[in-house]
Amino acid sequence: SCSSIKPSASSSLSVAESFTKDSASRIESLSQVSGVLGSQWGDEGKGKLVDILAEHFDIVARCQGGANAGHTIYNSEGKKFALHLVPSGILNEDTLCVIGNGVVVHLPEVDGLREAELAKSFIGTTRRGIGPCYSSKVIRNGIRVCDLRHMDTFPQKLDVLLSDAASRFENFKYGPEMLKEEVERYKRFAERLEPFIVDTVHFMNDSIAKKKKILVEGGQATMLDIDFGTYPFVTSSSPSAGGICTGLGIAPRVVGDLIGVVKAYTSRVGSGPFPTEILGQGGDLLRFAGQEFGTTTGRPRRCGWLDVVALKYVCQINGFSSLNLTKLDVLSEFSEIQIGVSYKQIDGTPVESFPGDLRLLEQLKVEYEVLPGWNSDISSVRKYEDLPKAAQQYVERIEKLVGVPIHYIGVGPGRDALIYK
Ligand code: 2SA
Ligand code: GDP
Ligand code: MG
Repeated sequence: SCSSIKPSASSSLSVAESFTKDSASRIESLSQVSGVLGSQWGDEGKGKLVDILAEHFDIVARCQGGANAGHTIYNSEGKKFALHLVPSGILNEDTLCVIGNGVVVHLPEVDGLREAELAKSFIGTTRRGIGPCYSSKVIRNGIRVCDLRHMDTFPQKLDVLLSDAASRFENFKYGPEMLKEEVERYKRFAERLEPFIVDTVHFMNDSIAKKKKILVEGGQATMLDIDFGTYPFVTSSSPSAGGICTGLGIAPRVVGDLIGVVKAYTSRVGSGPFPTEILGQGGDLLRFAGQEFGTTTGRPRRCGWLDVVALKYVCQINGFSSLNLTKLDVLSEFSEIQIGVSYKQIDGTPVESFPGDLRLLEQLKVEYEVLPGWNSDISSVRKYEDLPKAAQQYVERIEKLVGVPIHYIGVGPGRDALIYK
């Protein structure tokens, strides 16, 4: 039963013995229900970690977002897969993939029309219909997957939704012919999807009772969270810890370890504040070295240094038990590496923590610490002690500043390019 599940206490640097565990026991000791969440503005490399961990879990579940997510993973033969709606556990034959109630699927058209309407203050969405679909959910005219089973009432529900869009957007062309065509299209979807439709809330809770191991895969990241992100330049879901419970119908006390995935620098795609952004050539260097282009849209990602003020805020919200530092190899190109360690207002007043007030955020000044680079290729290193001293110093400085242990370090996109610390 649920009551027999004991979430592991949220660890911190004081859990000294966890630093000495080898890779197998590190993964084996993850809680029955664990999560992998983005700790910046997305694209930290969550998909890769989920793919690696999947073989140790019975189920990999998505709880929020939709086809806006883009998770790039490589199988053991080095073949590349870009996943959007399907969880990154899919390459592992024995792992069952679940798309939970918190996930949305939507027709893209309305998203583009709304972005056009916002003109200069556009959000830079992925145009995968995420905002419009969550809006329908909240305004309560959304269509649920189970409605595909009731083709007698489905056309009327779709009509309400499409008429609403037509009344809202002049360029949304809609009439009886379109409804007929759409209904036919959805009938075909319904037939194909039928074998895969289950009530995921019961399925997840039954699986927990049967002691199945469950890994929850976050999409996007806390800085894009509808509540905690840089609103309104956010996505429309909760990519932070709370989204696991609302998006899968499982109780908070069954959720154990949460791994925060942190890129060794920062990227952001879309509009909105980005305090440590590097404009110009420095940013280009990171973008090309890290191949920072959207997995879903191909858009170039904005790049900058690691922002510890933002990261501490994200760790506080999620209570991460450990971190996966990714793309450390990308920083090999730099002779000096900077870390944003504190914020100040223009008049010099310190800003103690990450501000929720966007006006303040847009105007602040970041103070940096400068660390030496390691000037060597680390992509074939597999043991922490084999990393150059300057790379170890960078990793340990982040742990110290943030107060959460780094248990996994990515040194390349492939499955094997992971150091267990
Ligand atoms: P949306 O489409 O309504 O969720 O967009 C709102 C904001 O959320 C950002 N967002 C993302 N940021 C990073 N990565 C995402 N997935 C793709 C990827 C993005 C891509 O893996 O690269 O291919 O462009 C993702 N999804 C949403 C988005 O940029 C807006 O700032
Ligand atoms: P996600 O949305 O968090 O799953 O991340 P994406 O897949 O959108 O973007 C991360 C990109 O970095 C992908 O192309 C990965 O293959 C790649 N990647 C992941 N980890 C590493 C790493 O440690 N080093 C390098 N060089 N690339 C990585
Ligand atoms: Mg991505």
